[in-house]
Amino acid sequence: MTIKPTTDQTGTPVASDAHSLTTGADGVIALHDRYLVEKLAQFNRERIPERIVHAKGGGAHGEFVVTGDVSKYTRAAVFQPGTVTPTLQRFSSVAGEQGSPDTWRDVRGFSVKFYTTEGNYDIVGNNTPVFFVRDGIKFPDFIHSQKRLPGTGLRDATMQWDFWTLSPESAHQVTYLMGDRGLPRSWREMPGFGSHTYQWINAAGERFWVKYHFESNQGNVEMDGSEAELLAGADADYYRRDLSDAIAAGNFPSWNVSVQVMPYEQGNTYRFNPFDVTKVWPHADFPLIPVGTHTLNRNPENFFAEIEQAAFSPANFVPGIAASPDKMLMARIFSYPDAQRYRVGTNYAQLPINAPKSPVNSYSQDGSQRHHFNAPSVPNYAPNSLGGPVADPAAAGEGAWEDDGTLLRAAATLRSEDSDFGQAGTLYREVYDDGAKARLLDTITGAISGVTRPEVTERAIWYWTSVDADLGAKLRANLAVFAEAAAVDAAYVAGQ
Ligand code: HDE
Repeated sequence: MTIKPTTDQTGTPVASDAHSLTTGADGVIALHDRYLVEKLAQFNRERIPERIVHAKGGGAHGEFVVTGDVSKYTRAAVFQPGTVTPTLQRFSSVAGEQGSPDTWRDVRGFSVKFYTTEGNYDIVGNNTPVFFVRDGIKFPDFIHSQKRLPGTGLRDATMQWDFWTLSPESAHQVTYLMGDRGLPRSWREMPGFGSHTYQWINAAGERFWVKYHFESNQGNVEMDGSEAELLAGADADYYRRDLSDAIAAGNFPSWNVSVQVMPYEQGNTYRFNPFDVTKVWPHADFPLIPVGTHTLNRNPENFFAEIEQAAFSPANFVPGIAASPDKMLMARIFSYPDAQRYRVGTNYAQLPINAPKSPVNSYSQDGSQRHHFNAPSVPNYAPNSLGGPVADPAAAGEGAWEDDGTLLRAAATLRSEDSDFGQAGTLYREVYDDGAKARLLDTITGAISGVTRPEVTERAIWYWTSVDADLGAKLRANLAVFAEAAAVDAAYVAGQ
């Protein structure tokens, strides 16, 4: 194997990686030792801001193969029968910082970037089909309450449950989070969801509402709480290692991708708000329609370049796919590109990992780290008479919807079956078996026993009683036992 000469960042061979340039072997360091300066300065700038949420994660490259036929619902090239599209996927946890343990209880991010022939399409969802709040204006507050106290920098159960119990729309997602879904055995063994409702537009311009489902072909396997705690100390990167080892061994994880489809008109008449991201659509009303298979088959060559700098965004739509009047989705469409301009840089979309594999004919120019640019013959303004690119609404295939146009701030209009606790109760009573119910009760008892303000504890009991009366009663009884034991301990300690 030929050993290459070490160079500096400009490609110039260097004399030593062991000795700084000094006046005599024991002398002072020369400031003009540009290689020493470059190494130290470059080292200081190796980190970019971590994601403010979903900071800890991992991912891999893959491909998406369309095996079904949904062409009557969407013209999007990526979903046409037989199409094969290269992809990048990233999994993540929500609240933990970059060095946090993979196996802390949390919702998991499930982001897929499709490098389609019509530009990049991203589905940026979670391993749960719903979310904690339904208006993005509450998102920073929600995240603040799940992270760290401003004074001590510590995480705090009282803050968490104060927010959740004052935002009862969170009940469905918290029932997922505190249930088995909050601790998958690996990223390979969990489902994924687009969570939001999106719009599909077919070649005839007809519109439909859809929800995405990724069902793991490895099954949904959960991790035991005590094993998760052990691994949090023994191997903080457990999930990241599991995915990397599986792919390295040729054991490629895959997911069956399906959609639920709602006729456009039903968006206005359905019995609850179908654009409310705290709700799922009953499969009895909207069965899963198979679309294809997504397989992960190649590990990143460089974690920072391909995963840390990857920019997944719900703003990345392609012709035939569009947003919906989901307040959370619409807020995310601003936030992700904004976060990525801040975190990665103005021209983050030009980095190889984020660059589309289809042509870019854009009038945007300059900005730091600009790498690709138009030929001098292409004008940098539109309209122009010099043959520059021209916008084409037919090619863009954008979606649309009607609303009443009144500008106001208000909660979403309640429909006959809109409620904050209904679907949470259904999840608990009809989906969780007895074992899952018992584990949920254990988890919420442990979590709420950490609350230090009695009025928040009482509200938390109301919250879970609203999910299910029997669950609430058991929680109250458990917490009373916890409180008694704590009083005995305190008396014992005081008596020492
Ligand atoms: Fe995120 N979210 N989010 N989020 N989110 C980010 O984007 C945000 C929401 C999700 O692997 C950030 O580039 C707002 C729902 C995933 O790179 C940030 C709102 C869902 C990832 C951001 C939400 C998610 C992020 C952090 C409320 C599931 C990781 C850095 C309107 C459906 C993507 C970044 C990756 C990342 C904002 C709510 C999932 C800060 C404002 C709902 C999987 O822009």
